[in-house]
Amino acid sequence: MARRSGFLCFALAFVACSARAAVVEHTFNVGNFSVSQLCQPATAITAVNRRLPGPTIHVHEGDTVVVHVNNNSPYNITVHWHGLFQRGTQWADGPEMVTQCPIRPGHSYTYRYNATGQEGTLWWHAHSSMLRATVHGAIVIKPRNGEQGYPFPKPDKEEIIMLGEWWNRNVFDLARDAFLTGTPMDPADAYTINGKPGDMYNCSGGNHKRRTYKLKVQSNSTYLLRIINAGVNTPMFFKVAGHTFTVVAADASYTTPYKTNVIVVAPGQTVDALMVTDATPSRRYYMVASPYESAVPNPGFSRTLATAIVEYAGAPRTSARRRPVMARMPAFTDKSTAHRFLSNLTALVLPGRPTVPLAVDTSMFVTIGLGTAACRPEQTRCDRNQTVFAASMNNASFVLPTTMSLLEAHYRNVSGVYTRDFPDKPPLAFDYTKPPSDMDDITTKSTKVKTVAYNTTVEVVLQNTALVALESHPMHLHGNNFFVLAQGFGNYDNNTAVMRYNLVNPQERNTLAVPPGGWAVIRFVANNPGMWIMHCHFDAHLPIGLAMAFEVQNGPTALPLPPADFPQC
Ligand SMILES: [Cu+2]
Repeated sequence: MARRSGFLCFALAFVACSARAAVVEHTFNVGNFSVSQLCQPATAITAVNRRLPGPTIHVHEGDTVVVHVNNNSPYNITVHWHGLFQRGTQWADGPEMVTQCPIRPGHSYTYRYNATGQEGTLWWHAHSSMLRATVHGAIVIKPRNGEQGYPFPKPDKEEIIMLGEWWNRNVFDLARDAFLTGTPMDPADAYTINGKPGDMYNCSGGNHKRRTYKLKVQSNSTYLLRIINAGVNTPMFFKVAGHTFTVVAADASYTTPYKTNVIVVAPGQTVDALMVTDATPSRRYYMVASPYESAVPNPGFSRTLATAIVEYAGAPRTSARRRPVMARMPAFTDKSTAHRFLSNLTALVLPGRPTVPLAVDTSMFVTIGLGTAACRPEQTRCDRNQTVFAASMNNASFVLPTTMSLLEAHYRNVSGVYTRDFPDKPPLAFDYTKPPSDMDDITTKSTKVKTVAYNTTVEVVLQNTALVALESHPMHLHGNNFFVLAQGFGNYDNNTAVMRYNLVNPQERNTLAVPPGGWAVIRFVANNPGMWIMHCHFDAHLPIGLAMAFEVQNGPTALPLPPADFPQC
């Protein structure tokens, strides 16, 4: 990693402008190598610089990030910088065929963007096929003036905790097979903490150190845990036995300090939590990640736990022979614990930071969920007359373009790549919590976007439907954060919901786990010109259509020219 000092210093009200912005430069060599986990035969995985998780990008607010991606893997790939706004660097956002054509095997692309106006924990991941299962890493954005700029007591130490999912099979093959046959994706074989499954998995021949992550701590110290769910299809509960947390941020947005002994983090989300090491130092403690499965009926998932070990410095040797203290985890289906955590967070309102817009220009009511549709020609391994899984938003099941990215078509004003008719409401109103009988025929495969003028304040009610299953879909918006005004179960009712809107300190996020069989209301100001996909952050649902995109027109700022090395289809 290279770090060069520059002389740029944008004045931001919420940070002291005491340090110079720097350029942080990385080279990501994406390639395949063989890994064996769970005592299974080695499988080929794709990863950056042969590391799982991949390298962490450490920056300060206001820095410029330059990442040279060399694709030495056999697959098409792109990298997305999850949660980074990409203001003025729209060509660097990364989702395949939304922003850019993929980087072909043997080719390179340099992503350049700024970490301006954002602080906290974000992450990067592949946005092609299901490769993000192993192509991912953390992004840590510290305040411009360093740790003294935190709006909470400075921790003694910081630790990145990346939760993940592991398949014994090659994930590219797995995703391709699910798509071609139109069947649900196989559940993961294990969950992981910093790439390792931990001791709860049967693995008689395994090397303990290689499969269990260990966090060595000092007694009576404060640790800032930067927890990222890099899992592909599974929200997680997270606990450390004998310890409690104070949540101070989520999705790189500061929160009112929130005390809890369990953290809930859906794929795409991050949580920053302070943990004081005040437990008996002679014992060791399990850090545990367990699946939160909200789907009813449930398609099946791995009922297992990922564990790591928290060990105190100076603990007697005998403690290593005792089994670590286990955390009591919520039931896998405990939606009330999940909802309590996810709906109780509020923003820490700081001077100079954006606040929730009170007036709305465009209101949308968007149903999200699974459904069925006829097998498509490109799904070559299902019967043409067969009904397969499809997911949709307002019954539009999103299909990525194949010839040109949405952003490029928008920029070059090319027609035929997408249409501007994404509906503001579903074609049929019904009791969304129950499966209707005649829904199949009105779900269409299409590439519809919602076009909004620069600076439009958009409100979206996201309503989960029960067509195949009630399920909490983690909805992620690119290019913007949104405020979460309210969440609830059942059908959204404007009359009662409006009274519950938090217009004082609503949490700000880039990914929201919409309550299963419920709804959520989000608001954002579309002041970032470009093409921004909003989609379910389960890789089981994105390729089958749980997505749409916002086309934000130019305003005082406009899209820049694409970079010279921009990948071509
Ligand atoms: Cu989903």
